[in-house]
Amino acid sequence: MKRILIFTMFGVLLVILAIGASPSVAAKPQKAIETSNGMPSGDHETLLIHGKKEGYSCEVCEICDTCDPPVLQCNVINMPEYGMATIKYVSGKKVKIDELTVFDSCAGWEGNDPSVDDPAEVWLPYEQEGYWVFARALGKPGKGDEERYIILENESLEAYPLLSDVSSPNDVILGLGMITQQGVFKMDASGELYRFDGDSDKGKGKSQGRDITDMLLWSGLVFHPDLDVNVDGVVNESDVIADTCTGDTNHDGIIDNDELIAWSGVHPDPDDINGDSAVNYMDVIADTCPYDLNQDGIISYDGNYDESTFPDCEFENWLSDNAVNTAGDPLWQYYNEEWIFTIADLVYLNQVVTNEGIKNLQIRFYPKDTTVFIPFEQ
Ligand SMILES: [Ca+2]
Ligand SMILES: [Ca+2]
Ligand SMILES: [Ca+2]
Ligand SMILES: [Ca+2]
Repeated sequence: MKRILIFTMFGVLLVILAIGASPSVAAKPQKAIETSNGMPSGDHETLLIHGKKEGYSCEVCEICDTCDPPVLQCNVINMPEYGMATIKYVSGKKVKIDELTVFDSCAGWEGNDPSVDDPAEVWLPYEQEGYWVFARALGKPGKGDEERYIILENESLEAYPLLSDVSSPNDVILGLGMITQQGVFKMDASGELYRFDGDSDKGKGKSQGRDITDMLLWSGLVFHPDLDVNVDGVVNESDVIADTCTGDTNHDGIIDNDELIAWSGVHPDPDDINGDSAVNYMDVIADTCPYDLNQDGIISYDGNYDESTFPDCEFENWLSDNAVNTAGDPLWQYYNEEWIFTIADLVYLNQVVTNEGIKNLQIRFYPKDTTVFIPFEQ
């Protein structure tokens, strides 16, 4: 899976960026100015995605401590010029890395085999305030050249607590992940990034940088795995049942027939607790679940967590009563348009890239705390 690709110029660029990111410099705000190509100026990390022709033998960049510069083009991802591939973006509160580094630069290849989609992995220095993110598809037109574009789409999110800091994939020892759900990205798909602007004559326009920061802003709940009482990988009303309803004797979050019969045997008539003229599992919930306050047999869950008030939402009442575990760790947190990598110690964002002929996509990350940049509404 690991291969080498050498491109000295970018090594030099990375060294300059590393100096720019030092704490003494970071304290001074850097003014960023919108330039004619749509990319702001100012300190930034750069990721390049290269589209490679069929038959390309993909090489993985390697960190070389004894080389000068020590990093050999470790900001480049290679993917097929035509096809799909997955890129894992990695950062988080316990990610300690000085510069953007691609640890697996081949997306869409397993070894040299282009038929297997093996994700590329790029690590981004942790910035609490996040980055402005801009992308631009580059390239010159050929004669009668066809329309070329690339699509970025967020596919999934993984978040983990860590015991100690990590600075490369080799350091990572994953335990139980946090559970993210009901999350939405502010911008779910970037849409298409064209090599030339859509409103220019084909082959004549210039590719403009595009603000894709919103692709990395996320709203939703993050749960500690302790809240997944029935261990099915999600945290929802079933966990309230598993956790608190005495009728759910095996704590799986479901009142099955045996549990219904067992409950009927000890419960005095009438059995229709929720008054719907039927006797079933819902009556067990209505009778034995303290969080079913209105005794309708349903642990209500409006699907919309509202930080200020959640009356009548029995699931959220359970959440508010379970804010921390015995070790004092927070059991859940709601985020609103949060820079995605601040939600946990280690976060993987899996992004699917569909390439239709783009040879060079440039993605720049401008740290918000050192970049003065006022985006305008698109
Ligand atoms: Ca569960
Ligand atoms: Ca059960
Ligand atoms: Ca009933
Ligand atoms: Ca209820």
